[in-house]
Amino acid sequence: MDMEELKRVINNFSFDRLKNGNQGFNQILIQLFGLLGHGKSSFINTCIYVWQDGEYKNWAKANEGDGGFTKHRIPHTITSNIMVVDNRGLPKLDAYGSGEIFAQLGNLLPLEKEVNFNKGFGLVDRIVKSEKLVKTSDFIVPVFVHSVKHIIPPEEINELKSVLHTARDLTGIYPIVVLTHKTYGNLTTVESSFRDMGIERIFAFENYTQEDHFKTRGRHEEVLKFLQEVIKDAQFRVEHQTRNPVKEMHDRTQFVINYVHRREKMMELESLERKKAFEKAMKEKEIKRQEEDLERDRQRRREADDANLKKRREELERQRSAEQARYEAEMRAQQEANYKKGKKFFGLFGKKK
Ligand SMILES: Nc1nc2c(ncn2[C@@H]2O[C@H](COP(=O)(O)OP(=O)(O)OP(=O)(O)O)[C@@H](O)[C@H]2O)c(=O)[nH]1
Ligand SMILES: [Mg+2]
Repeated sequence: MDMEELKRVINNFSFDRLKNGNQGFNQILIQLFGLLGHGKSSFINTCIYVWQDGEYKNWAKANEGDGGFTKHRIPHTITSNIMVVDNRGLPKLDAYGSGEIFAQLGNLLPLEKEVNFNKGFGLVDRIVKSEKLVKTSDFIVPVFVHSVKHIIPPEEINELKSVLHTARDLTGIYPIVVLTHKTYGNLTTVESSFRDMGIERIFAFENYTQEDHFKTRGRHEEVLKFLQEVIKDAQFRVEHQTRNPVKEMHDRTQFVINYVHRREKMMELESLERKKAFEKAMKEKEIKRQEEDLERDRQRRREADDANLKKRREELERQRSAEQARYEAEMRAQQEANYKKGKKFFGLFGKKK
């Protein structure tokens, strides 16, 4: 299909034209999600730039705003039946982040409003408060945006895989992965990580940006192919399944609320485990400290005994030396006396002579 044909197919897409009618859907909502700064807003700019084929503008405020991050769920029009939503990016993937992703993906939080992340049950409150503001007639297509600058480390694979699979359970569609910064150099490595996670539809882009928006056929064509893929998905899901958007929205709400409850329970359990482990460690530390005190006492006693023994030995040695000296003095006195006696005796003897 050439570019003109692709454009025609995309432009003509409408749920009303599907085999079994719209089944309650009136537009496709391409839901972009992913980590902070991976190029979600730039991808929206790229899509609009290609679709309008006019001047480049920073429609989605890529790298702008408060701290440079997108904080509102802003929908952008591609055609009258296709919107792209720029969701708030996550600083990292963890149990909290994943809950926030699911709420945005499930379209359970209102569009155009700021998304404030919460811990605890705050997310459930926000979902309940938003119930009257969200539309059930949007057909959600999840799209995970990831920059190939970031090679996914092994310790993050499981969490990411679980988020992608849960996104499938939530929306009924396996997320399409959009890789940005295509020419950075890690494309094959990052692409194969996603393939290993079971992702089949991967598109790679060098986004059009403020600095580089020189139109290239390759980029233009890839964007149109991406939009065509999204349409094919929506078409297939609505033509081959009986759908009930109101019930689906209700199921998604239940799904995310259950997720938050399970997560809080798990967090509570983990915190209890941590507390127990801490108490055990403290107890062990105390026992070790007592043993060390005892050992130090024993050592002190041993040293005192040794010192005593040494002192007694030295005392004994001193007594022995004194005894020896006394004995030697006596011997010397004796000898002297004997000597004097002898001299006297010999003297007498001499005189007799
Ligand atoms: N070279 C190049 N730069 C890109 C690409 N995609 C995004 N950028 C740049 O990366 C920076 C972040 O892009 P954003 O589109 O703001 O990212 P984001 O995912 O919307 O970020 P948050 O809204 O903070 O979550 C910007 O400076 C973009 O110009 C790309 O494919 N190639
Ligand atoms: Mg953004």
